[in-house]
Amino acid sequence: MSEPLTIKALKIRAVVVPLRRPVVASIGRFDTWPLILLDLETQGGVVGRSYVSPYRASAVPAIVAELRDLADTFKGKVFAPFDAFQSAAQLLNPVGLSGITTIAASALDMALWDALAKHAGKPLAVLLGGSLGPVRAYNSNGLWRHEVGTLAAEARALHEEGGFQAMKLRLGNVHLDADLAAIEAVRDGVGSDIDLMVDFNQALGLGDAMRRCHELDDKGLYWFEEPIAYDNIRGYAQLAAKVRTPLQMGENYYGARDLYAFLSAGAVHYAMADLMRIGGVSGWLRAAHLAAATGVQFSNHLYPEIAAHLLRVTPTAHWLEWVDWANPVLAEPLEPRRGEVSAKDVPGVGIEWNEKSVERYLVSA
Ligand code: SMN
Ligand code: MG
Repeated sequence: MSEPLTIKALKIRAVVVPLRRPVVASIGRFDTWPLILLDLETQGGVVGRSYVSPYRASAVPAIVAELRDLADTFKGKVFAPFDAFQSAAQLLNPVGLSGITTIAASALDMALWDALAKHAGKPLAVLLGGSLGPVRAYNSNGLWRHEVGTLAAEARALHEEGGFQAMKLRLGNVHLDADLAAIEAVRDGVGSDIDLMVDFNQALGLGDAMRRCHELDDKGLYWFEEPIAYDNIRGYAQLAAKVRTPLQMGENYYGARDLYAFLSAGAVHYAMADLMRIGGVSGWLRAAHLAAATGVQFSNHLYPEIAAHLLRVTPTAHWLEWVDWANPVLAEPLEPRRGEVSAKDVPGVGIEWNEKSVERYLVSA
C-alpha cells in the first residue's frame, strides 16, 4: 500500500492574462481574464493543480479568502476528494452555497482529484474508470457580440484554428435584425455545414424570448443557450415546451441540485456545467449522472483541460466547449485537431504552469 496523501500546504496565486479576442456578451465585456492558480502540496511531494476564472478580477480576494479557510481546515488531513467535498459543503453551508464558497470548494476539489490521479500514476479519465481518447469540440473562442462586419472572417478563422466543424455565436441584441445579421454573417463565412450554437447570455425577458426563439427557430441553429435569466425554471419549462431548436443552459448551476431542478421541471433539452460552479470533478460526476438518468446530453462550460477527461466518463457526453483562455500560463496547452480535443496522456489532469508567464501576469501571491 502506498502512503496516503495528506495535505501539506495550498499555494494560491492570481494572474490576469490577455485575451486574444475580448469577450463581449450580454453579461458584460472582458478585455482580460483573471485566473486563480492552485498548487496543492501533499506530504509525499505530489502537487495537485487547478485553476478557476471568476470573470472579474475584483472577485479574486474574496475567493482566495474562502480557499484559505478551506485549506486551513483540511491541513494535515488524509484526503479523499469525496470526503473533502462533503466536509466543504458542510463547512460553507452557513455562508451560502451559491457563489464564491462553491467556487472555492470547486477549485480545491479539482486540485485534490489532480493530486489523487498523479499519486495513482494515471490520467484523470483513467483513474475514474474511463479511457483516453478524442472528444468532439466546438470553438468558443470568438463570435462575440461585436461589429457584425468582422463575424464572417472570424468564423473562418475559428474553423481553421483547429479544424472545428462547430462554433458558438453570441446573440441577444435588442433588435431581431441584429441577431439575424450576425447569423447570416457567420453563414457567409463558413457555410451551412458548420453546427452553429447561439448563446443569449440571459439577455431576454420571457415574452421577448418566446418571440425571438420563434423567429429564429427555422434557422437551423444547433441550440439556444440561456435566452432568459438562468434561475427562471418555470420560464425555461415554458420555452422548452414551445421551441423546436433545443434549449441549452447550465453554466450558472451551483451544484448538481440546480441541474436536478431543471431536469425534473423538463426545462432543458441539453445541459452543461461549469466546473467552478458545479463543484469541481465531484460535482461534475454527480451532475453528469443525473443528466444521463434523464437522457439529457451533457457538455462543459470552459475548463477544457479537465473537461476533456470528464467527458470521457460522462454517459451522455455531448460537446466540449473549446476556449484557450488559460493557455498564456499553461506549460503545455491542449491542441485541438480536426475539431476534437484529447486529454493529455500524463498522470493527473495535465495542467502544469509556465512559471515565466505566471510571473509576468501575476497580480497576487
Ligand atoms: C460565456 C463564457 C464566458 C464569459 C462570457 C460568456 C458564454 C459561454 O456564456 O457559454 O461560453
Ligand atoms: Mg453561455
